[in-house]
Amino acid sequence: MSAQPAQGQAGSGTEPPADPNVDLIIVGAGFAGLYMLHRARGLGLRARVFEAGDGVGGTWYWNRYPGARCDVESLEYSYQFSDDLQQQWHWTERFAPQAEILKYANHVADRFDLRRDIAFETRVTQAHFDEASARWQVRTDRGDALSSQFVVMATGCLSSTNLPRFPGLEDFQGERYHTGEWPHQPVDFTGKRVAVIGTGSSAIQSIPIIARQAASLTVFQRTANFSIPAYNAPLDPAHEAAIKAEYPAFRARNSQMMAGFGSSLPRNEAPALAATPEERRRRFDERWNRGGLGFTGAFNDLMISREANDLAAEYVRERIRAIVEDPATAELLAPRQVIGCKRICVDSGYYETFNLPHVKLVDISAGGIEAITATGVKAGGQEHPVDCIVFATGFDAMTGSLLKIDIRGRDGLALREAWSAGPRTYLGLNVAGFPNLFTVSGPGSPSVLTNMIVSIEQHVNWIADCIAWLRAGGRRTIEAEPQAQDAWVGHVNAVAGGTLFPTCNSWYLGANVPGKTRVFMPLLGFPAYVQRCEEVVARGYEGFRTAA
Ligand code: N01
Repeated sequence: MSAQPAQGQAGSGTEPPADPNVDLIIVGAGFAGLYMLHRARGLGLRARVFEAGDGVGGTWYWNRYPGARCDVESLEYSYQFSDDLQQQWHWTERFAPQAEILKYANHVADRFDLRRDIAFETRVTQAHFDEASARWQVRTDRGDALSSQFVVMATGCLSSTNLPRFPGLEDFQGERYHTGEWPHQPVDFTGKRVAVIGTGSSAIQSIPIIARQAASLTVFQRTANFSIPAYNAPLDPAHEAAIKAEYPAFRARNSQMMAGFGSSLPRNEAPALAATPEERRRRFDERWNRGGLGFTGAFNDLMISREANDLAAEYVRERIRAIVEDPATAELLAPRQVIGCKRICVDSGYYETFNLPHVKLVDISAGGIEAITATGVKAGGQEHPVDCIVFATGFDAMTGSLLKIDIRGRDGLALREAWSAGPRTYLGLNVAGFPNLFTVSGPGSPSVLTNMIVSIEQHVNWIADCIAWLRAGGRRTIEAEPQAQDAWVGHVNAVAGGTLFPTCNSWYLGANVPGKTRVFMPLLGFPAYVQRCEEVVARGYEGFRTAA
């Protein structure tokens, strides 16, 4: 859409690689790609990174929409591989804004001298496994043709934007934006009539800020979402000092949490259904007043019992009704699905925004968006004239970026074909039939249900250690056994099936993209997953086959 070159943060390594034969090709220079390159260098590998953007940062490079900030606290949403780095970097807010996270990614790239091995503004278009040489033949949209022993797909889980094919989309004469491909210069909505389509995290963060500028704001909502206040604030220096005084221990405690973060307020291991109404209220108030993603940790049965979940959902609905003055709007904003089934949003003044006289909510749950016209958005038989449309319509999550690349493994098998009935991996790290190709935070791993940076570091460490082990043992290739993969896919589904997660139309299931196969893609539970990865290694890479 309207992305323009970054100012002052562009990379420098766009020239083609001198040597087309490398040990490792890394696709993507977000947090996964940067750390993978750092580890690869430590192993003495000749590694090359390809990145579509003109700078590092991945999701934080692309998602520059107003209000974009992380929903995991900044002292946790950061690398831990370098103690000097985590001690010296200073975050300014409880929840870091996008610009600061991007600055951090750039700092890491400079501090570890990573740019010289990154080719920016270059997309990998093709990766084919050549059986004879047991190497990957990789091509880019700039005409590069390389050969590599290993490929790591550090392509991100939420990097392929979803822009539904609304009828008339191309007819619109005004400005249009997608939150996931935001221009690099701030967009000024002052005096404009703005439409926002979608009410997920990106919309919920941007709507209060757009409303401050716009002459009018019309929000088109297909499904209401649960949002908990962020209570974002400048980072308390005493809190920062306390964490930094014991950073490794703090990280270790977080690694034992289901989602790899949040040890300062762990889940209450008691069921809501056994609690008195007063106790329930106290626990929900405690979480609401603290703000952030920990709300569903108020009790241990909220994601397994519909009855317990209803109690939490009703608590939030009551909060929404207390904030939103117009009862009809409040009812529309009160979500009906299981709370936590779609990722909970974290906001700064979202519900309050609907009390402003120039902000209107349009319910499109029945008929959807009928059309985009030259001058506006048509829904419910009515045209809403606007000057700008913001598509906050999310991503083709977890598989979108991988399947855009023509990836072919043994016997020319296309990944698209291998995944025609939904993604299948072993440990979310490798796909049977695709030797030496690794996915960082791939489907079948905890990824999006965790603190992403923690999951990324765990995956990158596992992959780097695996490559070191292969080389030390004179092994050329490693790939998942089909039976191990089948068992793993069964395990991921069984874990999800024991919870309420698959009960609504979430992007975890691929339900937001028309035609996408519905499979619950991430695995619940970070600590058990890490333990399993370590057991696999301890048993000589159990479930993988290797060849010399
Ligand atoms: O995308 P979404 P997002 N017609 O898929 C609607 C992370 N993130 O970019 O719910 C009309 O959540 C869709 O409606 P429905 C975070 O993990 C993190 O907001 O499918 N509407 C929905 O309302 C998050 O979960 C942060 O019925 C259509 C919206 O568009 C993930 O990214 C910030 C439509 C899409 O919501 C994705 O968030 C931002 C159609 N055809 C994002 N198609 C933080 O760290 C879709 N929609 C805080």
